[in-house]
Amino acid sequence: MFESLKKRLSGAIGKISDKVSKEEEEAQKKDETLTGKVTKEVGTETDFYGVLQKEPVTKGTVKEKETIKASTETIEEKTDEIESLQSDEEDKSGLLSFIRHKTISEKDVDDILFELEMALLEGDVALEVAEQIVNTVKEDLVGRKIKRRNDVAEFTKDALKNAISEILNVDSQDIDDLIVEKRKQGEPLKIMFVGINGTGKTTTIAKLATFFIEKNYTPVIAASDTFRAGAIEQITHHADKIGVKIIKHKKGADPAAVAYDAVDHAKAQGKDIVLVDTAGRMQTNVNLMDEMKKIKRVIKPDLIIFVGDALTGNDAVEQARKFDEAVGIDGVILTKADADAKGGAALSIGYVINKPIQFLGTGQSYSDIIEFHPNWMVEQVFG
Ligand SMILES: Nc1nc2c(ncn2[C@@H]2O[C@H](COP(=O)(O)OP(=O)(O)O)[C@@H](O)[C@H]2O)c(=O)[nH]1
Ligand SMILES: [Mg+2]
Repeated sequence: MFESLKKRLSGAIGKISDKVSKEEEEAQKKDETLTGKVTKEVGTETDFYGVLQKEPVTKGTVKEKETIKASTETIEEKTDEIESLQSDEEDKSGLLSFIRHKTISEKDVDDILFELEMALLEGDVALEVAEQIVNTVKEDLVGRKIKRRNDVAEFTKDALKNAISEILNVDSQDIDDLIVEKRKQGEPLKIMFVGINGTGKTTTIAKLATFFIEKNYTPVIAASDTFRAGAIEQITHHADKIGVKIIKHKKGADPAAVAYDAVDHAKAQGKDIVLVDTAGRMQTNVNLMDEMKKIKRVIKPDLIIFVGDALTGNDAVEQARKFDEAVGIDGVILTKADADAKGGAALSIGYVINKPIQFLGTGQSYSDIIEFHPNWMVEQVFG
């Protein structure tokens, strides 16, 4: 999952680190002339680093010692880390430390952040999300002081992690809490699933029914895809396999009526959750969108969940936007995450429509569904 996103981000971290560090090393090479001068002025047998050790001079007059002390102070601000760094493990491993503290400037990172933005866009991250990530990373990096070469990589990684966590953090309601709340009112939680054909709505409903059964809740399924040939048979097959009650009418029946009956059944039988399957439709199909609105009007679902195929990247984001405009969605399930290397939809969709991703579909069997948590995603990408 998300392999190429992972590669892209670690590549970007490497590039930013290399660029900023190399420029700084070059700038510091130029400064070696200055360092040489200081050592000369001190006029002792000790070298530059020796000066910085606690007792660099054992010979010479008091006056000479005072000169040395003064010179040491003048270069102190450039060298205040040297002592600790000399004993630092990193130095032994050959990583360079900077003699002075460099402050990262906008100019240092501008070009390379543009490259990061391009990399994100190529990975199907939505434009506004890529821009937001880059701006957050820039704000975080500019003005930071670097003391040693690998600071840049660490800071960049942290900045990216923070930027991505922020992007993913969309307020979300816990479904368990909702079920419990509804139970207290003697009502089932009604969830309606929308999305275009083939994204995985029906499979996801079967997976979620299994998920809820394992949590000791009792679901009922409404076969409200009365439009597509074979849809009722497909969902009946799943319901039978997992042992869940299904409410169905004939092909071509009113989907809202099917959903209504399922809610009725759940209320009468004291069931906890109604899962309403719907026919796939293009987000541009007005008639079918109207049908969605009708189901919504009739059963007043507590949650409308958009089901999108992660593999379709930006298309999934655009579909979610359209469904949100038409019926108002409360959350997202992204399917086929198991086959998704890019991670663009997973990164973008919640931010773009400001609705949380609730679950990820991770395969074709009933147990292949996981609850989505922003921290989990961050760990997948940076862990
Ligand atoms: N690899 C993988 N395939 C999935 C996943 N979810 C659904 N599918 C497959 O996607 C295809 C379409 O699923 P279906 O539930 O019929 O989509 P619907 O038209 O939206 O109801 C089926 O072949 C499913 O097995 C998933 O998370 N991972
Ligand atoms: Mg279906």
